[in-house]
Amino acid sequence: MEKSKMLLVGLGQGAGNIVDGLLSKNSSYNGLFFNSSSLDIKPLKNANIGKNVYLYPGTDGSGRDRKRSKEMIKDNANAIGTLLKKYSQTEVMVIFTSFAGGTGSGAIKTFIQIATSAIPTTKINIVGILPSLSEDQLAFKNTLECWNDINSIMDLTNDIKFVDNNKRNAYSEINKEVVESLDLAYNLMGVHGDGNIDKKDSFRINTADGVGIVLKLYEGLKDARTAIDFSIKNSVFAQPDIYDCDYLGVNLKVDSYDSNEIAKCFEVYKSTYTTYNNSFNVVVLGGCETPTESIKLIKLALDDRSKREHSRGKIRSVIIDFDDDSDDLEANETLEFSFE
Ligand SMILES: Nc1nc2c(ncn2[C@@H]2O[C@H](COP(=O)(O)OP(=O)(O)OP(=O)(O)O)[C@@H](O)[C@H]2O)c(=O)[nH]1
Ligand SMILES: [Mg+2]
Repeated sequence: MEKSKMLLVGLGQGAGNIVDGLLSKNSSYNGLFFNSSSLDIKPLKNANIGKNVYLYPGTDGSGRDRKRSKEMIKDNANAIGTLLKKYSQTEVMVIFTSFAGGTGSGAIKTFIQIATSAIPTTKINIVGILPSLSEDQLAFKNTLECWNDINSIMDLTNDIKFVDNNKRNAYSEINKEVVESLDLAYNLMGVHGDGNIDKKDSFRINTADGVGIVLKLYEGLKDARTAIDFSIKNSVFAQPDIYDCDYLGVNLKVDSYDSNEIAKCFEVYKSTYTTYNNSFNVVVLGGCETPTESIKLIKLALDDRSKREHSRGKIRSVIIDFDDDSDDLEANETLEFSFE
């Protein structure tokens, strides 16, 4: 993929953190940060107001309110479209959002509609952050609504990756892994006597319609199958039930794993591309099925929380009776006021 023709868009805070990490890793990417709160933007190293930040004017966050976010992006649609048209050379726009918050989650559907009309030729990839199952009811509700929004415009999108916040304890650990994996996937190209992956091949793999999976393989494991299994278990991305895909890209360190053994781990419907390098092992799958299990778990968690809330019977007023029969006049007294 040609990095100068990629536009990484962060909608909201969590998304902005990951885009910021990618820009720190490689300054050739183009990046844009959209937010309703300047506080979310402040800590980012690569966000410069006046250069690559769009703050909705006169707003101060959405308060995790997707409806409010939808109103905000609609009010700003023309200005956002005009801004995106300045990036008309974009071949792949990667739109990052968390599902569980307000600003990004509520905006993504409208943002994609604006983006495809501003730059009709661009591929639209999504990187969506799913909440951990220890988050609250509103996080789950926002996530399911965001899921349905994206599914209602699936035909406008290409590759989608789901980050699973259950996979590590801290956001910083998740973000670091996501940044490393995405940068490896976008850098899949390689030239070697036994096989090349060029920019066009990498583009095809990374923008195939469906879910994309990146597997970083650790060195020194027994064999290719073991390395793949270990990587799947460790991955910060939500995983599908089966590993059927349209395209498979394999870039291996010379003399590490056997590329044929790797290819045997997957059912590939269109093409497999293989190349070699001197430092890392990465496998990228394009066009996989959607990891429905992850979203079903979030629905179950929401149902469970709602059920517990309904059976809670919250008590606020508790008046204590005294044993000695003495009338506690003050506690039982009802005063009535009337105002003219
Ligand atoms: N992996 C990861 N997840 C994050 C991070 N920050 C927030 N999240 C996730 O995103 C959710 C909150 O969404 P934010 O991105 O903060 O929300 P927002 O889009 O800024 O919207 P507001 O609610 O208006 O602030 C949390 O519930 C987490 O699931 C981060 O840095 N990394
Ligand atoms: Mg925010």
